[in-house]
Amino acid sequence: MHPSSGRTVGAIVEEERLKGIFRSVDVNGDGEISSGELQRALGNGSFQYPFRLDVVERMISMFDRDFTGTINAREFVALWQYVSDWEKVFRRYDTKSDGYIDRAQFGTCLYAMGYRLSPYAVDSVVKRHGRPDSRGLHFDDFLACCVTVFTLTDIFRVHDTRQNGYASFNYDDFISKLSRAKY
Ligand SMILES: [Ca+2]
Ligand SMILES: [Ca+2]
Repeated sequence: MHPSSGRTVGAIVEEERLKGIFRSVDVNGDGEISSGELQRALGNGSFQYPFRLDVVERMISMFDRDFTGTINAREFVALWQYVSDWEKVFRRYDTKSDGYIDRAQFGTCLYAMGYRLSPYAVDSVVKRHGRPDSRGLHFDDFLACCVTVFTLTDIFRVHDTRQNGYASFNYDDFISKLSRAKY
């Protein structure tokens, strides 16, 4: 490595590692990862969680910068990093290490990240986007809920000009922004 390139050895090793993962996920070797390939990789590769197809598709649409509907090697680095980071958060709150977190733990997690929502609001998100079973939220459910909260919060914050938790929307803005949002 040339010293002026600004990349550490650690960064290069990490990039090579991710390239290796990309090649193993891209089963048909066409240089693009489809939703099916990604779902299999998340489900039985590094993460070992069954992944809902709708959550996989949301991940793809978040990171598909060139709008191909699939994930290329460059897009993959950001996607994999994102999912890995959230898995670390998930594990921290999965106190029983059984692959589930309950609603209260999810509420605590949001609160710790600065999202001050009532139990009712948390419950609404969990019911609609989490699809919990009797044991709680799986990692994919958790990811879906987090993305929803962040996306809607971002929309709200643009209009919450005083940052006091109140925003005024006009009707047209409200409908168009929520319709376009990926949540
Ligand atoms: Ca492929
Ligand atoms: Ca793409």
